[in-house]
Amino acid sequence: MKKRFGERLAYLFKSKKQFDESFFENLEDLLIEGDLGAVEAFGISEKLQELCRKQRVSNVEALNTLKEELSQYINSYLPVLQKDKLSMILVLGVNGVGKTTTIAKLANKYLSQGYSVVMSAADTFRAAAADQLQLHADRVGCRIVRQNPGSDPGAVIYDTISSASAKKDQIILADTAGRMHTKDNLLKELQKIDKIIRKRISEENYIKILVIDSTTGQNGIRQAEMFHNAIGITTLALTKYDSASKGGSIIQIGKKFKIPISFIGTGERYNDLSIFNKEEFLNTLLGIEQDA
Ligand SMILES: Nc1nc2c(ncn2[C@@H]2O[C@H](COP(=O)(O)OP(=O)(O)O)[C@@H](O)[C@H]2O)c(=O)[nH]1
Ligand SMILES: [Mg+2]
Repeated sequence: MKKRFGERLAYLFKSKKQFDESFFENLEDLLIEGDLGAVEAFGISEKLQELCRKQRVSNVEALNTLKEELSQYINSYLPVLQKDKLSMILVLGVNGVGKTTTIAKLANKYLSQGYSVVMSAADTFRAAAADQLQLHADRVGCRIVRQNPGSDPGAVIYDTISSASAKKDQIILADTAGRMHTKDNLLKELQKIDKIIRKRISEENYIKILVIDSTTGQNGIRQAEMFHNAIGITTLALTKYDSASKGGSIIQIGKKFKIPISFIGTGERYNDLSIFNKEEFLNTLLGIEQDA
């Protein structure tokens, strides 16, 4: 199996003889491979070189410098959900990133915390999407509002808000389509949905989660730009961290768009969702050993 990014980075630091040119070249290559982007990779390498010119630097110090450098770009975010108000969690992202799975995980989490939750099947573009969400809803024991495939996603959202208000639910978890006929269609559709929600749910109870697949690398940055420009993203969820554990893309997204991170998906089971912990994330990313 290919070594994880963090392990390889840690190995680069451990196995180096000195902080020479070839070390920094390898570091830059590795950082780019870890989806940090060329500009960021060179910038970080530069900083470290400067430090090494000024003083004797140990591996630990070098890694910590790297960590501090990355740390300033990422922030964590935990949705605050009021028990006495209806919250809308709109889950966005391109096809296959893990939106529907993340909704099921979040439903499972919030149900276990005693919230009254309803799912909204607003991915009406793919015929099977509502059925897939329904399957998860049945498994975790969650109510779901759906309509026929091809119906207007805005109408599904509208219906869900009415239904949730009538039933005094606390959280709506809304699924959305990842692909329309064209990108413009998708973004227009999302803007329409966003408008419908903003009319009915106050800003502090409306959370827009963009799901980013940690295995897709640079594409994640373009996705964030596209969705963020269209409707403004509250927070990111990083999925499939079990298969990639690179996730450098969220550092770039954090730097460019200042979007904080809330959740990390680490597998396909309902329990495989962690609250984002910046310290832990950076230690894993950089292969820094953590206290047991
Ligand atoms: N290994 C792993 N697989 C995931 C994770 N999240 C989602 N998946 C898988 O990714 C695939 C696409 O997920 P889905 O929720 O249907 O994506 P959507 O198209 O965005 O709704 C499915 O096979 C999921 O089981 C994760 O955190 N880890
Ligand atoms: Mg889906």
